[in-house]
Amino acid sequence: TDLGIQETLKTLGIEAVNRGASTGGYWFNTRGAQIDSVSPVDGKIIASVSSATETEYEAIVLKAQEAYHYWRMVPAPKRGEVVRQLAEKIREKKQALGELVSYEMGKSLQEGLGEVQEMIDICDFAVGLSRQLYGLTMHSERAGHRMYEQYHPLGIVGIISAFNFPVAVWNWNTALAWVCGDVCIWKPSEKTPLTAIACQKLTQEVFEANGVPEGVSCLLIGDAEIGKLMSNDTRIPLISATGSTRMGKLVGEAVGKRLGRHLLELGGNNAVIITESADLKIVVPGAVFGAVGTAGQRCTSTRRLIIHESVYDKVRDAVVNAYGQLKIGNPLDQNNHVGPLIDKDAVKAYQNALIQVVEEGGKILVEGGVLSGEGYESGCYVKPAIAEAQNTFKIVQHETFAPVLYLMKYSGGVENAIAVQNGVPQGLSSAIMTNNLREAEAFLSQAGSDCGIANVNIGTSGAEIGGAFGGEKETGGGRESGSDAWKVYMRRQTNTINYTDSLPLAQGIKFDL
Ligand code: UN1
Repeated sequence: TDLGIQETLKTLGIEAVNRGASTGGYWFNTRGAQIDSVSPVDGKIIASVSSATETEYEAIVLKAQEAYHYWRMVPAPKRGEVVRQLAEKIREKKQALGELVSYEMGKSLQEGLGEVQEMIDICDFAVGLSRQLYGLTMHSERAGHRMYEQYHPLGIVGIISAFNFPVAVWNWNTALAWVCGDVCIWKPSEKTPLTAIACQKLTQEVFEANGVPEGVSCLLIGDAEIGKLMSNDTRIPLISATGSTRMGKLVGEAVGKRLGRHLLELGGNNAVIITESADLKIVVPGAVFGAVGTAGQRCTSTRRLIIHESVYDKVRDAVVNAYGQLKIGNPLDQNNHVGPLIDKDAVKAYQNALIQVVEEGGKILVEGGVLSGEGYESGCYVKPAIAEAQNTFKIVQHETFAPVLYLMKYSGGVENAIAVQNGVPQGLSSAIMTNNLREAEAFLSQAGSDCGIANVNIGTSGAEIGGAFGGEKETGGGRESGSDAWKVYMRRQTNTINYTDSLPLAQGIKFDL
């Protein structure tokens, strides 16, 4: 209800008109272009934001540099304690933040809450990590010498995030970066500025209560120009960017030119291989959730099903039948499975994909279309569609950020399916449905899936935060979130100490004076 949303906004500190740049306690009087946040749920303007300009950009970088000199000297476990309190604050506001994610971005409330849960989880992970930023010790080849390595903070981390995970991706980066001793500047998607403001305000409360200075958490809401400034700025040693491959190539090129570091999380073209021995009880919900969850707008969304010919008809019919049960509508209503796309441009891309797949010779199995009438006034609700297609079709090789699923058949051994699965420019997530150990192991072997994520009897989306998240090829090669992804947020230093009164040289070199 409208009243519900108003209360949610109030709980999160969102006003009718908001400022788009903040260093923490301080919010700039931004004078850039006004951005209206339009909800794809009902097409209404939720609130507006005045965007940041180069003036605020410059002020924020200076503030962040200053804050870094302080923050890097705070012991890592103390930094972890601040992140622990942030997790507590997020737990307190989970419902409201999940609702705003759902309303501003359009994913189902369950998925909005799930995204906020990922924030809590990564903060908890980071708290433990704050006592485990380990380096190795080595044995020196020289007598009376000791060798070890240590990890130091890097400096400013620039975060460019996408609309589809408007809050979790920010926190995957910030929770790690902050315990590592870095400070962060965030440019969120212009399509989801309000969730970004909510995150900044939550953080601000926790940081202020702990005496964390302004500049450790910075927010800059603006257009691609801000992203460009960040990418070219040698004062920002690491840029972490999530979004399209097109955007990632621009960022990667700019950062590469100055030999900076980047962490890129770009497009996926994720497939599920369904073999002869696959358990249909798992296949159907796994494939359908993967394809229509978040209305097909996850970088891990399932785009392709590669099905063995012997089970093709059965799997096709079961999946088509499941599509018939899908309820499309207001994502805040928990009875619905599928919410809207983010905006009308996304709807156009979806429509074009359906036209193109037919032009290239594909066959529509589940008809798509844009919904209209009561409850669909925003014009962003579409029907999840299925087409039979060839992997070589141009449209199949391309990531369309919408609920369009391509079915294809394979025959012979699993290696044939793996070749199809790998035969796209992207390399994020992949899955095999099988009860055959040989097939599963072949899929996971070095001759198997070429993706950053490879699952057995699980769909392609819904990765846990504990693993390193990211992919190969056009997906960009970055890894964030769990495992040792923290290392990219720090600089490594090798130290050798001589505790003798002589100076033996390495490699046995004699240099007598
Ligand atoms: C993304 O779509 O950018 O695996 C991230 C998943 C989520 C993260 C997706 N945990 O679907």
